[in-house]
Amino acid sequence: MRTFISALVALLATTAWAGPNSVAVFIPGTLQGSPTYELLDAGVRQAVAEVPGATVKTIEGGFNQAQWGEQIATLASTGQYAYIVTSNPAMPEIAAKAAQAFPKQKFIILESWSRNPSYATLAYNHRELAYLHGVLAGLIAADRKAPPVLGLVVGQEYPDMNLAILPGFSEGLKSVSPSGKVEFRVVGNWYDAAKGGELAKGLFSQGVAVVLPIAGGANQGVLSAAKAAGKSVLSYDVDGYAAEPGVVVGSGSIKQDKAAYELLKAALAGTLAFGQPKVVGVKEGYIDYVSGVPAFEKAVPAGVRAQFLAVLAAMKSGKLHLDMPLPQN
Ligand code: RBF
Repeated sequence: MRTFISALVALLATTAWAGPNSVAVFIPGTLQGSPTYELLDAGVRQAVAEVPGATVKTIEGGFNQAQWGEQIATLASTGQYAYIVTSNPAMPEIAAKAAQAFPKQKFIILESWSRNPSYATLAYNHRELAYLHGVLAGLIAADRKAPPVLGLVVGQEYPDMNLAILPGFSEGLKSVSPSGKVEFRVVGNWYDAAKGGELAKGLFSQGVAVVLPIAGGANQGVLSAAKAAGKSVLSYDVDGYAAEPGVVVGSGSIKQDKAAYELLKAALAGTLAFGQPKVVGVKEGYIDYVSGVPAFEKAVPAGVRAQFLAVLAAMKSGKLHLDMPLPQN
């Protein structure tokens, strides 16, 4: 009997056990330096904390993107996780092989849009958020009598960047300065702060007044360069005023924690729809601008704020809507 019990215990210990409430978070990069992934993790953890018996493990994939597909497949192959939660627009394609090999594995992929029945995806309307940044930065540049030229410093190029963020930023700028132009610079990775700083320094020396960095850990270099040059920076999707007080003059907010929380809560309740992607933006409450705070009021003149807030209000009411370009799959 004793040997039977110990054998059973040993067997249970080694058996892959996909509890219906076991969750893995796969961070495509690192938590450190990427607040958007910190929010993802926080939202998942909040949902898990509210469901008795649910468990969560967070795995950081690191910056070698060539390894992510394999890492995801390894996670799926253990059969230990009912849901693998991750985020970025490249993940649907990167996880596709694992989804095919392990058809029981369910994925929740934020910041993505896919009809794959193994996935629940949610895309944010980046065109709207980038437009808001373009409007604000364009108004600030005009107010300072700077040229109507804005900077966009990014980690790498990807479809959402090229089809939604860069065009949206430019459209926003042109709505207030029709002859405006966006200078686009690519760091080449999501961590090199020195390179980010160099690129920003080049832009500031050309007379650019405001730069929008979307470069993960490399954003830090852009902030330091702006501080040294007496210029300004926008924080794309997470309240970033405190990162460099006085230098950050505007901040967007993508409710990635809310989205992760809601989707996982629905999954754990058995009500989440898979294979039916959705897009959410300003009107739906998943994108906002952090405007009612002293840092914004101090950094931006009242007249500029009023003009900007009118555009934000029009987006919130649905009067101003920009379609998010989506992939075909
Ligand atoms: N954003 C980050 O802040 N840090 C990252 O490490 C990061 N890595 C990314 C890798 C890939 C392949 C792609 C497509 C995007 C990545 N992003 C990263 C961008 C992120 O998903 C999102 O678009 C931006 O944070 C803007 O919300």
